[in-house]
This record gives sequence, C-alpha cells and structure tokens, in this order.
Amino acid sequence: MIWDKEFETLPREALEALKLKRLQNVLKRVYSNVSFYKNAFDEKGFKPEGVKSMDDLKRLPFTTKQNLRDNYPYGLFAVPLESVVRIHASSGTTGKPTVVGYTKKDIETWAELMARALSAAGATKGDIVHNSYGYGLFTGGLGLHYGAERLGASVIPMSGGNSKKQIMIMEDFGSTILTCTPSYALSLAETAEEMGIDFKNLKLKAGLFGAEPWSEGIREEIERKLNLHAIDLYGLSEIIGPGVAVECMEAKRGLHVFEDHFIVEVINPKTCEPLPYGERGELVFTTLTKEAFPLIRYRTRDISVLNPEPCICGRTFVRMERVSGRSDDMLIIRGVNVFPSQIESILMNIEGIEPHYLLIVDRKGNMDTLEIQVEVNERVFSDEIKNLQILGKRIEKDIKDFLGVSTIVRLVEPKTIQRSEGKAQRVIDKRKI
Ligand code: DLL
Repeated sequence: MIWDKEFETLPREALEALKLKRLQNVLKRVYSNVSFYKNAFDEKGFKPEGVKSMDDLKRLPFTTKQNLRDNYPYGLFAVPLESVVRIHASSGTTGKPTVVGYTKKDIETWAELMARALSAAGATKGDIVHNSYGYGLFTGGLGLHYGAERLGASVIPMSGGNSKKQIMIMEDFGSTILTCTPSYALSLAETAEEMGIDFKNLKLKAGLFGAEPWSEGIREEIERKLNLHAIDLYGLSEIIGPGVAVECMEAKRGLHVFEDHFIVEVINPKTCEPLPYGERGELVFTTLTKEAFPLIRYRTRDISVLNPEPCICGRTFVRMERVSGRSDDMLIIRGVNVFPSQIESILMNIEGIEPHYLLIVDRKGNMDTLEIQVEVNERVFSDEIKNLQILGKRIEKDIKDFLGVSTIVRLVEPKTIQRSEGKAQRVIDKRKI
C-alpha cells in the first residue's frame, strides 16, 4: 500500500525538479543560520545561489560525525532552541552522544515518513502495532509510535525488554504488526517457544525490522519462526531517525529511499568521489526539508548500493540494497577485510546453526585472531562430539574459502550467547580494550 501516492510515485523528472528546488532552499537556510556551514561554504568559495543543477551537489562539502561532535550539543541547529520541540540522541560507543533536534514541523514530517514506512509493510489503520523499539533518547520507539498514530493504527508502546510480558500482550491484545530490531525479534521467538506459544496462533502479519544490519538468512529465520513478513526499515538519528528508507512488501528487494526528503549518494569512502548506480560504497544523505537539524552530504559510514530500476510496487524512489555493515564495523584480520555480515551470511547457510553468534577478535603476539562462537540447535548439540568437531571444521573451511581468513569456530550450547533487547552486540574486539 502506498501512503502518499502523489509523492511516492512522482515521475523522475518531477522528482528531480522538486529535489533541486528543495536543495536550493536548504542551502540558503544553512548558509544563513549555521555558522559551521557558512564557514565550510565560504572556504570552498561556494555560494548557495550557485546551485543550478543536481550536478552541483558534488561541489558541496561533506558533514562528518566529527563535525557533529565538534559542535556538541546544539551548534548545528538551524533554528533557535525556542522552535525545537524534541531532542533525541544516538549513543556513541565512545564519548558524547550525537544530539539531534526537531521542530513541530519536523515531527510532522517524520510521522508522515513513518506512516509511509508502515504502509509499505502492509499496515493500515485497522492494525495493532506492537512497538518494541526502545522509547527514550533512541529514535526507534517514538519514531515508530508517531508514524503508527499518523496512520491511524492502534499503537502499543511496549519498548524493549520483559519478553514474557511482550508475548502475553501480543497474544491477548491481538497485535498484528511487530516493530523491533531483528535480533530482538529472534529473542522474542525464543521466549514464545519457551512459553509454549506458537506464532501461528498469533495475529502478527508483518514486522518492520531495522536499526542494525541483518542478512537474508536472518530474514528467513524471522519469517519462519514468527510467521510474518519481515520488512527492512532503515534510518539514522542524524538524518531523522527510522523512516529514511524502507522495503516494500511487494518486492522485498531493496529499500526505497524517501527521495523527496533526502538526497542519497554513494561515494567511494577513500577518494570521496560519488559512485554511479550499481557500485558499492558509503551512503551519503542530504536532508531537504528538515528545519531544526538540516545536514548537507552527511557521511553515514553505512555501506550499500543504489538501484534505480523501476519497482513492481509503483514507487519511483531509488532503492538501496540492505546495508551490509558500517565501514567502521569492518574487521581487519591479518590484513584481510571482513564484515560481520559476511560471516553471518555464511553461518545462516549451514544446517543446525542458530542465528546467535559472537565474534571475538584478539591479538596473540603479532597475530590477529578471530574466534566465532555460534550456537547450534538442541539436536546438533546432543550429537556425538565427533560430529560437532566435523561441523566446526566445515564452518572454518567455508569461511576460509569465501573470505580468505582463518578463524576458530566454537560451537556453543543453545541459549548461551547473550540476547539483545535492542541493537545486538556481535563483535568484541579485545585489541581495542
Ligand atoms: O537505528 C534508527 C532506526 C530505528 C532505524 C529503528 C530503523 C529502525 P541510530 O541509533 O542513529 O538510528 O543508528 C543508525 O544503525 O547508521 C546503521 O548503521 C544502522 N542501521 C539502521 N537501520 C538499519 C538497517 C537508528 N535497516 C545506524 N540495516 C545506521 C542495517 C541499520 N543497519
């Protein structure tokens, strides 16, 4: 279902014209209201009036996470604080969080975009949205919440945690749409099983999962275990929160970027040169309509590919492939670049392996080591030791063959790896501790 037919199906030419007009506006606003941008533009000898076509985008400076840190907390806001009605923050792994602000109109825009996202997953006003994204500074909880209300659905503000209660409410309240991280969805599946509850007897029909990378294999697990359609939802606090891009249930192949509000580019992270459609690189976004916290060419560090082909759903927005990871998630193991998502994809293709794993990176002498702890199911675990060893060796070989890196695989008992209620922590890099 398409929530906003007028904009979501705009012909390309009209969409490009709209983007250009909005870009010109936002550039003028940041130039007059944000000293960081005034200085950055002046340094490049760039005048907002100079933007005559989308091609000029290339000449604009990038904004990085470091720029956000340097202007902590409110330095990049483009409106006075009196006009800001909401503040969120994304927890950095190190140091201070990134602070983002919204005007009343920004909150409305965000709710609209989230209503679009929920509709893309098939939700309507008749649905009961069970929202298990965390409420608080994290944008997931309130982002989904406002979108569900805008859609006219009934939203249950569960937040994360207390899984048994979640399952009970799902059953008693008849939840039809589930929203949470993919790792928490799997954890809920496990709790339901322990409680003797079969998802086939629940009313869930679709889920919007995001906030962390997940592979096609995990999608299959979630769809099978929770008996619903699993849709990928992408976003980041700096750009608006969830609701930057979403998959459509018709195709489930790539996420439509809400291009009337965000310009998306893919760049080569080393040279910073824009890459053509079809080439993998770092996603860069420019916000077109945000008032409180507009960002120009924000470098996300998320890795993806853009696909401009028309989609069967009728949306004209370009699609980004599922995010395979962040450039700063990349592990360098004895000189070989490895993304946790690549390991996940290999693991998910192996019979008897559960979708719960942990990568432990360490250094012994001068040698990096990568240990993969992965759960096996009850049947495999109770098998003979010899068979477990064979399975472990086979996984090590698959990883060596596909990724060229030697690992140590440790098959562990079911339910021993810590479950997440939000974003899962899948890597422990002891070299950094
Ligand atoms: O995670 C916003 C969000 C909430 C998105 C709920 C989807 C659902 P942050 O906490 O700022 O915001 O983290 C943003 O999470 O740069 C990606 O690295 C990662 N991420 C978000 N969605 C996806 C996804 C929210 N669908 C960071 N697939 C982003 C892969 C994702 N990674």
